Amino acid sequence: ASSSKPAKAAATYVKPRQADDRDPVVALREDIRAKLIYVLGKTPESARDRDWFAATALALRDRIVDACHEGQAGTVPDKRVYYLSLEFLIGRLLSDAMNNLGLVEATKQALRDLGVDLSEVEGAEPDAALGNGGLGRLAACFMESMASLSIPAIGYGIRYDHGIFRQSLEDGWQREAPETWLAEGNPWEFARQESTYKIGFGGHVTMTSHGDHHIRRHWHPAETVNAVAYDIPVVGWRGRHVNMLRLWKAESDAPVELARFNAGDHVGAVAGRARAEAISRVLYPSDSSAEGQELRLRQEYFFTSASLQDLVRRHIAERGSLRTLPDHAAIQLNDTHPAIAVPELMRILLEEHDFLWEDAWQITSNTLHYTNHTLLPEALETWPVELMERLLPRHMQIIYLINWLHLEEQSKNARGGAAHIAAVSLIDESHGRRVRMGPLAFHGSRRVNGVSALHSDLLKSTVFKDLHEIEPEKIVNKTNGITFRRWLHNANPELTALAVETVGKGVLDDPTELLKLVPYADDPEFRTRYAAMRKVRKKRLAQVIAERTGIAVDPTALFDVQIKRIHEYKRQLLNLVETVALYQAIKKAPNKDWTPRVKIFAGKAAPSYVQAKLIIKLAGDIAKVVNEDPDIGNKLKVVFLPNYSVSLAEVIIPAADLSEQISTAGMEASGTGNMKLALNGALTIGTLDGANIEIKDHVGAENIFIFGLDAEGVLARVDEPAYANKAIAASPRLAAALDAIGNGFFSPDEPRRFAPLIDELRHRDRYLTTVDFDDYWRVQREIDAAWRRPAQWWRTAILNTARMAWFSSDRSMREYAEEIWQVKLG
Ligand code: T68
Repeated sequence: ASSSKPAKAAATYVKPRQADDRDPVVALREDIRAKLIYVLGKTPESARDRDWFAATALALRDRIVDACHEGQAGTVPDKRVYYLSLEFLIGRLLSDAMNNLGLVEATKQALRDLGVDLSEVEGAEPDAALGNGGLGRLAACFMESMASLSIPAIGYGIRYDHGIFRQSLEDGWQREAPETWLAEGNPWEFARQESTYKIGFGGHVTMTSHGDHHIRRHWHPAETVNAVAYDIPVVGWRGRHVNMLRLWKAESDAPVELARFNAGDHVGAVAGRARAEAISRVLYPSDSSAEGQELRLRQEYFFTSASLQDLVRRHIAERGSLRTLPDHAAIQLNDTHPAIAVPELMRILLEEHDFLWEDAWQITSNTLHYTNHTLLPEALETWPVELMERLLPRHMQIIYLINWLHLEEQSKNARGGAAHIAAVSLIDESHGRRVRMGPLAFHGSRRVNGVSALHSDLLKSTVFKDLHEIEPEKIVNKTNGITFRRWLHNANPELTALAVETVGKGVLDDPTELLKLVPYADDPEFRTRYAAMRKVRKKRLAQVIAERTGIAVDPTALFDVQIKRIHEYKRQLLNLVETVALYQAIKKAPNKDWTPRVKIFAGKAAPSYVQAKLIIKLAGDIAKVVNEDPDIGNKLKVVFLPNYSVSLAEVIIPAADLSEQISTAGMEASGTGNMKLALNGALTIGTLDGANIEIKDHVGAENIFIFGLDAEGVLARVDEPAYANKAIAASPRLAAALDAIGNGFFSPDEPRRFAPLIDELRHRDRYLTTVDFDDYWRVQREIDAAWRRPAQWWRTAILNTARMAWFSSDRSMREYAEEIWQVKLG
C-alpha cells in the first residue's frame, strides 16, 4: 500500500452465503440496489444520501448475520458476559462494519458503480449518541473489542428516542435542541417484539406462611411497563464473531382507554401510555453528577430488570437450573446506574425461583461485578429511602435485609464500633435516610474495579476505604482502553497505511506491533511522512472549522486541543486563563517570534450546569477579541467547535498536535480521549491524574509534558488556608489575566458577566486552578520551544504512537476476561 491508500481494504473476511459465488463488489452492488428499491421503496434517481446509507447498512447487516450464523449457529458458549450500561455512545456504525468485514474497498467500488460517493453516504449516518461522554464511549469500545476477541457477550442498555442533546451556540451561549437519531429509523437494528418483559413499579408486598419459619413475600406492583428488545449486531475484527447490543424500549401495556377517548378526552385516554413510554424517551444529559429524579430511578430499574429477566430466561433454557448461573454468566455493572441489580437478582431468585436467602446471595454475589468511574462526591448515587419504598417496595425490604446481615457480621469483628457501622452501612443516615448505591454494588459484587491505577488506589483509600478493609481482595484495577479499529484504522487511514507499510499488516491484528515503529522515530524520511500525514488531517480540520465557525486557521500552526465534557474539574478554565495571559504577552511584545497556536475547544455542558455554560460563553468571548485583533494575526487563534460528538472527535483527533489533559490531580478517574490523542501522535500536556500517569510510564517521561500538583499534593494543599489568594498574589501574570476576564475586557457589553467564574477562583478555587497556573504556563512555553524543533517534535510524536499499543481496549478486555469474568476467549 502507498501512504495515500487506506490499509483497511485488505481481503474480504466473510465468505459469501452458500450458493453466493458472486464477486464481492458485484454482490454488494446488486444487494444495495435491491435494498434501495425493494426495502426502502426508492429509485436510484430519487434516493438521497440518507437512503443510500440505509440501503448500504442493510446490505452489510445481511453479511453480519451471515458471519454470525457461520461462526456461532447452534452453539452454546460456556460462559457469557453481560455488560449492563445506561449508556452506549457508539456513534456511526457503517465504517466499523465495513472495516471489520474487510469490505471497505468493495463497498466504495460498489457505490461508485451506482454513481454514489461512499464518504457522502458515511456522512449521512446519524451518530447513535446514547451516552454523555467517557463512560458511554468506553462501553462502545468494550463491545467492539469483545466481538473482536470472540468473547461471547451481550450489551444491555436503553434504546433512547433522543440521545445526548444537539448543542448550538447562540451569541456564544450553549443552546440545547433534541437529537433525533431515530427519525428515519435505524437500519442496523432488529426489533424483537417476542422478547418483551414486564417491569413493575410501586404497589405492595404480601406475606404468606409456608410451614415452619418459612415466610414467602410477594410483590404486587401497581403499574407495569413492557420492555421490548431491539438488537444491534456488533461485528468483530475480520468478521470472526458477532455479539449483540440489546437495547430496551419502554412500551405501555395499558390499552388506550376507549371510553375516555370516545368521550372526547383524547389526551387523558393516552396519559398512562405516555407515562410508561417516557422511560426510554431521553438520555439524562448530565455526567459526573448524580441525577436525583424519579424518572432516572425508573430508567435504571427498567433496563436492569429487563436485562436480568432476559439472561435468567436464557440461562434456564440452556442449563436448567439457576444454581449454575455464576459458572455461565458474568454480569458487569457499568457504574452504579444498574446497582439495583443486586436486590433485583435476589428478588428473582427468592420470589420467582424459590431459592433460600443464603443460596440466592451466593449466586448473586458471585455473578455480579462492578466498575466505578468516579470519586467525585457529587456523582456518587444515593436514593431517598422514601422514594425507594414507594417505587420499589420489595427491593427496599431486600436491601434492608442485606444491610442487616452485613452490619450484624461487622458488629462481631474488632472494628465493630458505631463509627465503623455507620461507615460501612448501605444506608446513609446523615442527611435524611438514603440508600448508597456504590456500597450496595460493592457489597453485592464479586469484584470491583477502578479504571486506572491511580483511581483504583484512591478507591481503596477514600470512598471504599472501610469496605476495602473488610474485603481487601475485592478491588482490582482495570485500566481503560480504546478500540484501535475505530480510533486509529478508521479515523486515521493515512497513519494506518504508513504503519502497515512500515511494520507490516500484522499491526492491524496486533497493536503491540506498533512498538516496531520505535526505531523509525530516528528516521528522517519516516518523520517527514509522519508529518505529511498530520498535515493532511490538519487541512481537513481547518476546513471543518471554517465551515462551522467561519474562523480561518493556519494548518501550519500548532493545533492545541481540549475536547471533552465541560466541567470545572477538567479545568477548561485553566486553559482559557492561560490563553488570556498569552494574549496579553503577545500584545506587549507583538514583534517577538511567537509560536503560532490554534486553541481548539469542543464539548457539551450539562444543561443545568451554570458555571460550565459560562465557561463556554467565555471561550467564545475570548475568541472574538483574540481572533479579530490585528496585532495577533496567526500567532493565536481560539476556536470553540459546537456539537462535539463521536464523529467530530474522529475528525479532530488525528489533526491534533497537543492534547490537553489538565484535570485537578485525583479527579479524572482515567480519561480515554488522552489515549486516542496520544495514539494519533498528539503530545500530551497533562497532570499526574488518571491514566495520564500510565501514559507517561509507557511513552517515557521525556515524551510527555507533565505539570502541576499530583494527587497527594492536591490533598495537602486543599487544607491550607487561602491557597488561591496566595497563588494569585505570587503571580502577576495570573492576576492580570483574571482581572481582564473579571473586569469585562472580553465582555464590554456586560462587564460582570464572568464575575461568577473569577470570584470562585479568587475565593475558593475548589479545583486548584490558581495553584497550578504558573507551572502550566511554564510548560506551555516549553512546548512553544519544542514546536520550533520539528525533527525532535516528530520523533516524540512517533514514539507516542508506537508506545500507546498497551492502551488498546483489547488489552483491557483480555484482563477483564481473565481476572474478573473468568471467561475464555473464543
Ligand atoms: C468517565 N465518567 C470518567 N461519567 O470521568 C473518565 N456520570 O475519567 C473515565 O475515563 C470514563 O468515565 C470511563 O471510565 C463518565 O463519563 C458519566 O458519563 C456519567 C454519566 C451519568 C452519570 C454520571
